[in-house]
Amino acid sequence: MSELHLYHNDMSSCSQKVRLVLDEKELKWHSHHMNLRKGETRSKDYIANFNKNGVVPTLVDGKNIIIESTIIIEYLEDAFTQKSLRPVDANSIAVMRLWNKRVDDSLHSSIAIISSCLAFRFQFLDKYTTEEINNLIAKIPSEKRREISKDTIFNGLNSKFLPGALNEYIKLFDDLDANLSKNDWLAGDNYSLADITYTPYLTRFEHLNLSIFYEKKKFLSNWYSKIKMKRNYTQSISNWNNNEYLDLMYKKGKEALPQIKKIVSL
Ligand SMILES: N[C@@H](CCC(=O)N[C@@H](CS)C(=O)NCC(=O)O)C(=O)O
Repeated sequence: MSELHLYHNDMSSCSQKVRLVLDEKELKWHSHHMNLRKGETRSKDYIANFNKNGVVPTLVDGKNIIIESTIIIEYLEDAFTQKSLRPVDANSIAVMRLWNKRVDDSLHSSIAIISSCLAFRFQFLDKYTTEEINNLIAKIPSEKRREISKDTIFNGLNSKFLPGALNEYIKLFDDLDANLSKNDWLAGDNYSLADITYTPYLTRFEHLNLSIFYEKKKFLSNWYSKIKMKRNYTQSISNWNNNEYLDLMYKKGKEALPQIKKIVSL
């Protein structure tokens, strides 16, 4: 059997998602940690040989190079059948995939917007000159991501992208709560790739001191408590937490909260 190598980042939500699956399946893997603030995923070599989008995660399994976290977790599910994380009936599989598609369609982009506007922008503004930041942004392969990155870093809470992103999460938390009032887990009776996919997003809201968005939603809060008690949460998220990020997110999230409440009328 070939060895698994994961190119990832400690605090990246898509990386957390893949690590949760690796741990749940008790797979051994080699870590290649990438520093996102130094633009390590935007190097010519990484883009040409590992991930054309210039992002983490990338999974290398022998000669197979797999990108896109949703595809990676499905790949792991197909390649390593122990402790299945996919429901068995066709309808529940469709439900699981629909939840995961929503993340890929826009929720992931929205969390990047929220995180950058509130906190991550300071990791650039405090360390680099405007010219250095623009040079880093210029290396992003996608034009849309370059536009979002520029606007969120330089405009922060006034970014034109922020209200839409926050409102999307308000709607999401309503939908998750309604779903979890009927089922123990997102795709039915069993913990699946859908529960794993959403775990990092709840975690990011918590880290940004924005738990006010979901904590009064009884079913969603119970689900998140259950999720956090699992071994894979400790192994794949808590044990990788970076205190520098946590401190910044908590502090900046707290400072931003009054304006966030105004933006979304919370
Ligand atoms: N759709 C991709 C999104 C990957 C992504 O956005 N990764 C972020 C971290 S969560 C990243 O590597 N950002 C680094 C950068 O933009 O330089 C996936 O699911 O794998």
